[in-house]
Amino acid sequence: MKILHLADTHIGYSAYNKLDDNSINQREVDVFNAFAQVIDYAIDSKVNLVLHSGDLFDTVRPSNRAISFAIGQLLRLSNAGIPTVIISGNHETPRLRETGSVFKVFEHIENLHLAYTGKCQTFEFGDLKVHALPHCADKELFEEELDAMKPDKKFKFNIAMLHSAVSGLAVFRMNEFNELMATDSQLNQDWDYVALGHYHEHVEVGKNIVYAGSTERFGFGQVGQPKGFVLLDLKKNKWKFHEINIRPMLDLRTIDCNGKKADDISTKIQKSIEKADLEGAIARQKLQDINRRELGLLDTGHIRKLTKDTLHFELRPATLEAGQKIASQDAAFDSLEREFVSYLDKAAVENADPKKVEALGLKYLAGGLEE
Ligand SMILES: [Mn+2]
Repeated sequence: MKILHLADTHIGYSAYNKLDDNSINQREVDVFNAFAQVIDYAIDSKVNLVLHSGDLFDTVRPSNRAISFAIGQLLRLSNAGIPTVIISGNHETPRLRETGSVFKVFEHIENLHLAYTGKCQTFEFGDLKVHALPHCADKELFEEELDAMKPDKKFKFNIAMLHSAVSGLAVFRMNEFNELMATDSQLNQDWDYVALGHYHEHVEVGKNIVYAGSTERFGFGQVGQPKGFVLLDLKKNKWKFHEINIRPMLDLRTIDCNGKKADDISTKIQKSIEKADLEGAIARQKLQDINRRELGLLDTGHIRKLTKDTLHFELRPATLEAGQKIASQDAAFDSLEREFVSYLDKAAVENADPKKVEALGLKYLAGGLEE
């Protein structure tokens, strides 16, 4: 039995300003394409089952375009006779029950099995039982459901699906976002495979306990991470990660600007840009220890010309520290980080240390923690 495990497709995500030929945000289209590539693979290689471990959509209320795209792709699987199980993730689960789930519109698609009501549901496929635990709005409920999840010995194979953090994994150690967390002992049951979603980097956290990772990169924190899906052969007890082709995202080598004048820095930026293959790429140039005056004097118009073939290019002064004022003349080339810091400067932060809020916000924007 060949099983394809994917997760965190975030359909509906969009970013940056570039549009495609149909005037649709190019990153939104990229995310569509990544998903379609996985579906193509599933159909072409005739897998027996597809498992999606949550965050199919980027938001609780996806656009009509996102919903119709997703339906179209899921129907391709359905028409090919490939059963598919999807659990809801934190991105698409409404906090209020009254909001209702977008998953409800998929309920009548043949061969599609959905778990999105905050409870573990099981689905049987011959000698395999899939135990699918969606994201829960309530932490205690999630714990209860997770504790109750046990392999069913009447079946030859048992797979668990969940969308959560895992304790013990370095990136989740702080648990600062109060996210749902599964412990090693909860996961180390007699599962043949645990199909995880939530963490965007593909990683095996324990024997056959696997994050498929996201199918696209959603921030510079994911530079260098291959993206794709996992192909699992239950009988052979083996799985393999398959990389898909997505748009390059890169961090150019950091330029040390300490004591340097704007002209000199501009030349270095130009060389750095010319050396890299940036056509169609998403790229960032970090500027270490740049003097604020020199930053304001950089010829951003020229840099913009040099990078016109990129999908997105940003300069990132690495000296950005808490409380620093952002000069308004930089606005034309502002990164989200600078925008955020300047916003915080003006906004009143209540009941919290503004510096902590800023540090946390910048961490989120770096992409490493926003799953
Ligand atoms: Mn996610």
